[in-house]
Amino acid sequence: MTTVEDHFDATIGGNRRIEPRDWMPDGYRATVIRQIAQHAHSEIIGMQPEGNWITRAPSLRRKAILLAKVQDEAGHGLYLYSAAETLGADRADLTEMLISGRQKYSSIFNYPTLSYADVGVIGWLVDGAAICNQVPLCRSSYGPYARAMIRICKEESFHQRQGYELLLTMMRGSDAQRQMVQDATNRFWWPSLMMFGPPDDASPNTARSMAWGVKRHTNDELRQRFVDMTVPQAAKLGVTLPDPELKWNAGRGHYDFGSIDWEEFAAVVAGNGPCNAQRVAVRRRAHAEGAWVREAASAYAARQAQRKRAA
Ligand code: BYC
Repeated sequence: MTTVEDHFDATIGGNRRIEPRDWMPDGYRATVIRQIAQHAHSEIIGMQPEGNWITRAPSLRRKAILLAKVQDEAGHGLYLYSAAETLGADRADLTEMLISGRQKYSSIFNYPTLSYADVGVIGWLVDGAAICNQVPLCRSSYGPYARAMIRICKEESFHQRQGYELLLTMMRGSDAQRQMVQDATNRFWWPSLMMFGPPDDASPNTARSMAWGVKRHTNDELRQRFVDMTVPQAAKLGVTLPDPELKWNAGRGHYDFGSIDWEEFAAVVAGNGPCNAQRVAVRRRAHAEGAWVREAASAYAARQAQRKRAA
């Protein structure tokens, strides 16, 4: 007799998708909720560093582009919360876990954005790293997550290109503009490499998540892929990546790179990065200020349901 466990194992083994109504082990459900929630929180918190520059964009065109990008990120967050809800998670609980610090969001968004070049570098490096990490997630074993990732990746690719185009424009400008791009690259390079998570030998979740097909590559594999992809882009742009050990290794067929400061990563993930307190405080305030909207929406829904019953 085929059990639900057999069905789950055969689905994962056959590289097919687990759907919301399928039986799944509690650990699988918890892992997918954890990853999707962390991802959704990252999109929502990720609106802040760039949103910081909307009112100071250098032209109407740049302002319209940045507004649209930040709105896309809100959309990705909402998509992902919906995907988590298909597993029985409650969006209000997830938000509570974010603002109380019980669930994580990406370390990268705890760094400040000090000049307009940061908008370009975030598009180039941060969205670039996000794409590297997320394209394989379009084949993740959990159906609603994998399908959400398809649209998200298309939009992230567009974001990456807008960032690169902004940087190309600045690099064709004045010495001061070129210096801004270099400075932003210096500040965001190492934190971008940290986005991929701890090294494989220190990643508690990777082996289990790969066996379940939730993740398709290890953190170090994706980090290497990102470095290999980015080095030629930096050369074309005319910026120097701030790593004297970065060099092509013909034997490996990859770029070697210097060591990442994992103590800094641990501090940022533990809440002690340059902007952690500010990011969470802003999110907490926005949540409190939105209370009346949530109350009005639930009152409206209750009223509609009452009318339907009465009809
Ligand atoms: N920051 O065992 P590990 C974006 C946590 S892009 C903070 O390797 P896993 C965007 C990890 O959660 C960014 N925490 O975990 C881009 C775990 O903690 P818990 C979001 C991190 O899950 C542009 C612990 O460290 N992308 O949104 O196997 C504009 C041990 O790690 C980080 C995603 O979320 C980090 N960098 O692998 C706007 C993509 N790295 O939960 C927005 C989906 C690790 O055990 N997520 N941790 O307490 C993933 O692919 C995986 O969850 C990760 C981590 C590769 C991030």
